[in-house]
Amino acid sequence: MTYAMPENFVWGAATASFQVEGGLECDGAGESNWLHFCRKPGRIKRDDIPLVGCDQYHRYREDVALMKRLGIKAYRFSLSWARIFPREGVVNEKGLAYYQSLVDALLEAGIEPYVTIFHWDLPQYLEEKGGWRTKETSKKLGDFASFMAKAFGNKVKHYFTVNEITMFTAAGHNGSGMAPGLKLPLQEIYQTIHHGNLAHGYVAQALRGAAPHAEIGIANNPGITVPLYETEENIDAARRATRFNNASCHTAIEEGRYLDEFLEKVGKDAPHFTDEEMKIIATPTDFTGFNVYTGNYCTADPESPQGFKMFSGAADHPYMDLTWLRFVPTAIYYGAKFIHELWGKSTYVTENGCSAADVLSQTNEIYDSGRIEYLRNYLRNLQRATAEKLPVKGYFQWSLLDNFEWAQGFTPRFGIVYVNYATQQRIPKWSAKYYAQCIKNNSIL
Ligand code: GBH
Repeated sequence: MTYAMPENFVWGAATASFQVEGGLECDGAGESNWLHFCRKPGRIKRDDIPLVGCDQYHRYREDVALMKRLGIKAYRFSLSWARIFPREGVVNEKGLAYYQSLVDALLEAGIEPYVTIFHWDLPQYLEEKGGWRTKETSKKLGDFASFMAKAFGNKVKHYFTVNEITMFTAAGHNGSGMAPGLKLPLQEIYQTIHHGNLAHGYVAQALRGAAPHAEIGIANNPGITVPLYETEENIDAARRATRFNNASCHTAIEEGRYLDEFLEKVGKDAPHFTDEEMKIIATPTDFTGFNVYTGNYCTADPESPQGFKMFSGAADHPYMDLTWLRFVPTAIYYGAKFIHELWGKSTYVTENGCSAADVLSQTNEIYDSGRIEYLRNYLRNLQRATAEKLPVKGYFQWSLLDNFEWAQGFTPRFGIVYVNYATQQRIPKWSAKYYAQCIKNNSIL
């Protein structure tokens, strides 16, 4: 079949605890730094607050059944640390039981659970003790991962350590509007990224110890640079740009060191670190998960010191429904290619998708042709990677449901399934039908 995918390709869908669960004040859940942040007026668009959200906390059975109907083979979800440990060192049995029931429901439906240990929602009591400004938090996340892996036992065979390090570190501390909403000097910002890198390492070590049967890897968002057009020189430049531009985070995790060029460039603002910490950061993992929504372009430029010239995109470049969602479908192919070529890793696409200005038709349908075109183009580029025998293990659509899009609140709709927040009704969009058909055919339609 044209655009066929490999046998046993993992077709998944992804969400995150804070974005879909709701039930944030139920059954003894503790407060997270994100909930604390949402309670401050003016931080979130329209002051939206996901106390109920998609209410997956109460409706997970329905959502699992929905995934089953769509033919989805794997569900990536994350853990609310504050739900499980509402106070430091105190387990909330009901919170823990929720995740165990979710895992059981998935397994019963023949859907493989892929657990993200940390997707941004930090217990507020840890935020108050310094959050990502201290490496104590990194170590504590490792302990939490170990506790959870033991609780899940053999039922969970796939773990993602942390999601998008620079988003809960830099973007929460440089005035970009993510929790905790601080604006710190540059050195301290790099230091939070270092602590995020270290958290990944501690979690990887903990999972190795507590779940030796499981495969593990990060779900990060390395910025992918693609060649503006494919010549050997431009491809080579894009590979080097991808390595260099991620030097503070992703490259450091893969290589166990901060590149000299990076340390020189940032000078006195560089993170403080020890050799021992760099070893922990580089704990070997089984794969690299990357979230990919967009990309940057480059061309080779022998005149410039780095040998390449970057462009983000022209003013009239096609965008999806958010200002940063530039349509760059080759980024998924080059992500899989460069991660493999630079660091020898197999990959999962841990997130890909787009928001759209979805409207319900008179017949209660959502003809999201823009999202279908977006997915088709990215997926065909992913198929190109697998056809070239790049080791791509799976793909997680972001997102199963419309959900709470962080500082943008409920306004952007990223789901392939529409959520009516007033009634909690779920309506699969046409993109869900498209995705289900791709899964069924194991090829990109
Ligand atoms: C991922 O983050 C997250 O993992 C997921 O939770 C989220 O819902 C999903 O993607 C969709 O956004 O406005 O130009 O200053 C993506 C991280 C953070 C990338 C905000 C774009 C905006 C940059 N995004 N960022 S800009």
